[in-house]
Amino acid sequence: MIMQTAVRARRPPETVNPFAADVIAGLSVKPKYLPPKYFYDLAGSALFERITHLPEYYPTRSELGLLQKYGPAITSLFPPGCALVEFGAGASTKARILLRAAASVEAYVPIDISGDFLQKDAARLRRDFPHLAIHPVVADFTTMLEPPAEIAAKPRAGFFPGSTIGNFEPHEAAGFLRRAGAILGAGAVFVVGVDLAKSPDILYRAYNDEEGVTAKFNLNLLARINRELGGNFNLEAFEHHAFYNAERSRIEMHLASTKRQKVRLCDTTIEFRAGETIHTENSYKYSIDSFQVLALGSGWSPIKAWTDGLFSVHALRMTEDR
Ligand code: AVJ
Repeated sequence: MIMQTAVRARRPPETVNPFAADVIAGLSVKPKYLPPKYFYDLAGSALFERITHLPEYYPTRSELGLLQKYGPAITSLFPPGCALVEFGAGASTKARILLRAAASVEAYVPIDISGDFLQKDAARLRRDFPHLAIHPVVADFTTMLEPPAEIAAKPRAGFFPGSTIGNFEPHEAAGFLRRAGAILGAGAVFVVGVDLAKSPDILYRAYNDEEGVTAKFNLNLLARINRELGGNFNLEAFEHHAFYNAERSRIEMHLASTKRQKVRLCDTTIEFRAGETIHTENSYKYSIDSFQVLALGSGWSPIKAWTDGLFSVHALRMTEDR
C-alpha cells in the first residue's frame, strides 16, 4: 500500500521570506505597524547616512564628540586584554574611536545581520589595526545567546551605540540588556549610547528635517515593499508623520494614508482609511537616571555617564556572577 505520508514528504518545504511574513502580519492588524529594522536596505542605509549629517539630527554628531572626548576615560574601564563586542556594528565608525583610544583591547567582534558589509569592513579593520584580532559574526544580535568561540577565554567589553536601544520598548530594552549581560559575562563593561529626553522642539526638528531626508527614509520602507515583495504602494499617497509623544517619552514615526485606498502585495489586499497610519518606528528618549534605573533592573551597575546635554554615553559593569 502506498503511504500518503511519502507523497507529502516529497513536496519541497515552503520557503518563508521573513520580510514578507512581517509585512503581512504588521499590515493585517489595527493599528498597522512595520518593524523599523527593515528601514536599512541599501537605499535606506544610504538615506540614514545622510540623516546623520543633517544639521537638525544631533545624535550622531553628539555621540561622536563624546566618544572622541572621553574615549580614553571610557576605555580605561575595560578589563585588560579584553575583546570588544559591538551589537549591530554597521561600518564600525564609532568603534574605531574606542579602538584607537584603548591600549588594552586585543580583539574586536562586530555583530551584524548584513554579512557583505561586515566582511568588507573586517578587511579594512585588519589593515588599520594590525595588532587586533577581528572576528566578525553574522547574526541577529537580538536573538544571539553566546559569545563566539574565538573570544571564549577573554574578558569582554560591549558596545551598543547610536541609541539603537531606543527602538525597543523599555521592557524589551531591559530584556536585551539582560541577554547582553549573559553574553558578555561577569566583570564586563558595557558602553551604551542613549539619546536624552529634551525640549520637544529640538526632538521634533531632528525627525522633521527641512530637506525631507527623514521623510524619504520613512517612505523608503514602502518603496522597499514594492521592490522586494511586488507591492503597488503609491508613495505619493502616503505622508511622513513624526512627533514627540511626551507621556511615553518617545518619538513616533508613522506613514499616513492621504486617502481611502487599497494596496496589493504578496497576493493580499490591504485597505487603508483616509488618514490611517502605519506605525514605523519608536525612538525612546531617556534621562541619565531613567536609563540607569533600567540598567540596574537588568543586572548592570551604572559606573558613569558622559553627556553634552543632548546625548549620553553610559558605562555599565556586570557584577552578577552567573
Ligand atoms: C538609529 C534608531 C537611533 O531613532 O534616531 C533617525 C533612527 N529614524 N531618524 C533614531 C532614525 C529617523 C535612529 N536610530
